[in-house]
Amino acid sequence: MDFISWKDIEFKDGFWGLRQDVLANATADAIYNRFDETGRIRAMNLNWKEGDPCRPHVFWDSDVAKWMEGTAYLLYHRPDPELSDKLEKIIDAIEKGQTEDGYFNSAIMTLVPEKRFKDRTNHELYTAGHLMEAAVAHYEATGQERFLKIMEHFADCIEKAFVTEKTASFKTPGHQEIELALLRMYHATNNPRYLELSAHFVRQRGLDPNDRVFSVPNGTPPAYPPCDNQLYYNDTYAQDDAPAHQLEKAGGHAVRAMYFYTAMAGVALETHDEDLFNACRRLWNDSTGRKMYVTGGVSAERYGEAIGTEYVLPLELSYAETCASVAMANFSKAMFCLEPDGKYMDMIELEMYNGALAGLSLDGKGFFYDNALMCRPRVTDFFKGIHATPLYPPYERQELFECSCCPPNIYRFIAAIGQYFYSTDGHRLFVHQYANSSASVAWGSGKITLEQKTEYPWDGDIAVTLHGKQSFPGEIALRIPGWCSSADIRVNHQPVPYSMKNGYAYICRRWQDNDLIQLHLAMPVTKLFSNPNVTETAGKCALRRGPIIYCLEGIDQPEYDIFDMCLPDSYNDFSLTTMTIAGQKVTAIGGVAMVSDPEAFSGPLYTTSLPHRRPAPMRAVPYYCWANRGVNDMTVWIQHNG
Ligand code: FUB
Ligand code: ZN
Repeated sequence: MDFISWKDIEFKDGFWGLRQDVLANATADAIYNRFDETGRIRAMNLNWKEGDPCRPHVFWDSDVAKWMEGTAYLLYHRPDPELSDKLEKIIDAIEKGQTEDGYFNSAIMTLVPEKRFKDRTNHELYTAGHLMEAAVAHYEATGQERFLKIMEHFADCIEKAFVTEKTASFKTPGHQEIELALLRMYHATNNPRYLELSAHFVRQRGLDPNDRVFSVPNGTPPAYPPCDNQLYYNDTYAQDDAPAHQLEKAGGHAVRAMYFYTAMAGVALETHDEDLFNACRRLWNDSTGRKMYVTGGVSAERYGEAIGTEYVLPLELSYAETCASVAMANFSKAMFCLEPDGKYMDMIELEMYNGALAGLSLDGKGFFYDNALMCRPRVTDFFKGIHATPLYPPYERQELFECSCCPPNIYRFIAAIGQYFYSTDGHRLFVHQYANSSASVAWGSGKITLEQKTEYPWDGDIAVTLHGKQSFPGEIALRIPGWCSSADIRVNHQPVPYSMKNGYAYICRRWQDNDLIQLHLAMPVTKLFSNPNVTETAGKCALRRGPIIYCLEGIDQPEYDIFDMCLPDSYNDFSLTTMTIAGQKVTAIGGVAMVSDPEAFSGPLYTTSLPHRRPAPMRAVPYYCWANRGVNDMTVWIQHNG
């Protein structure tokens, strides 16, 4: 299965074109400037001195690297010499600072060079992985090998320390990421040693008890191996509790887990490891089938930033880290390569329009690290101190976090969103995602161009025009999303025969230049209900239209309390309106909810009779758009049946 590269698909306008314009016009600078002000960019020059402000941190390089990766993607379709100069200057710094034997980590080199690969909690392999991903992106975008070579040298250094000479004091990364990055290095260079090193880290994890530095047996941090970081959790925290092949349940720190599972799936594919593939299947099914928010949010447990327990999905204290949603999209892509099933692409779509996308404000300058599913600003103070790290208000996106992993992650995700749209498998061409776009696809013996014209995700009509030199036989597989119960497919305005399998409609024929595929996906507003095990959402429903999950915001119903609003079971008479939020057009859902009489609010705290209820207008907006109009109540789950 070959996915079409992010660079072979262009979004000039439409939903993703607009978002990529915002990245280019606002986000690229917003992230860079915050990273510059806080010393992250300067730290790459390795000239921080004791007494200077902005002491380097062990994982700052990863923040900068994700910015570099996103910028490399962005510059390909939206050239900007000034931005490109900033990117190249950071590569200069890394080139200059890299040790002769290939190592680079700005904090370790500046503060404690003697600690190189001595403390598993120090994130060195995590930052290395992100730098490698940035180098691959830079190479793909520019064709220049400079940065890639620097990172090949680093990969060789890591191979020596962990495999050939075994000088490192631990066996596997304290935070996964290098495994999936090495797979990308392997694909970019064709050097099988990077695949072997990736597979080594995947297979070694969970085997050596000495690597379990996050354990707290009887509440005492382990004396050996020495670990001077403040974060102790348990064996599950960093997926150390069992070897990869034996992992039964998704658990532990969500971003670590998702990065690891992505690499496991990649290694399973490359090495034809059926057992590893089965483990990935279990982990994907567990994380999406029992531990996921309706928005695609992956992590529910604040302590340890963890995936959490099955069916425990708190709404107001949800964790749902933006990075984990981005990572879930990549895990799903890796799973699709193992088994072409539309459920994986449905999951990517869920993250694209909801769980991950909510991490970025519409103006492109503000970010959520954790993503709430319900927010009552008036009671936020009540929860202060519950988060293990400083609590940021859940109702207001920030420009920067002390631990600022999420902003550059959502940035690189949107900049390379084209990578999720098409893939080919021999004579078969998969169309996974829908958006206004133009793509150039190597298929069969030649190249074709695919033009998509659509108002998706606001409208379910999609027109795909094929352009190719001659007629070409083959099968086009169109994803019919899991949320869609009625689809209509035509070619050149005529109904065509197709077969349905695992979420795809397969059309087999001899295709001609200018052939037009017309897909109509019915998009009624639907109510979603949760499994009764999820007590937080009992008696509630969420609204979905097409791929978009909706929410209620206080600003749209100023006369009512959104937490009091209740949709009767029989009510399904929703309407659609176009509205503008922060200058962007979105489709809102209108309806009628039942609300308590005003007297009930000023009445006694408890009474023996239910408050009298009356109908009131209700408006729901896309979840990803929330918190763009000031401080505001918000809920995804709406009372139902009252
Ligand atoms: O530890 C590095 C990153 O910071 C993780 O991936 C995030 O969850 C946050 O803890
Ligand atoms: Zn993050």
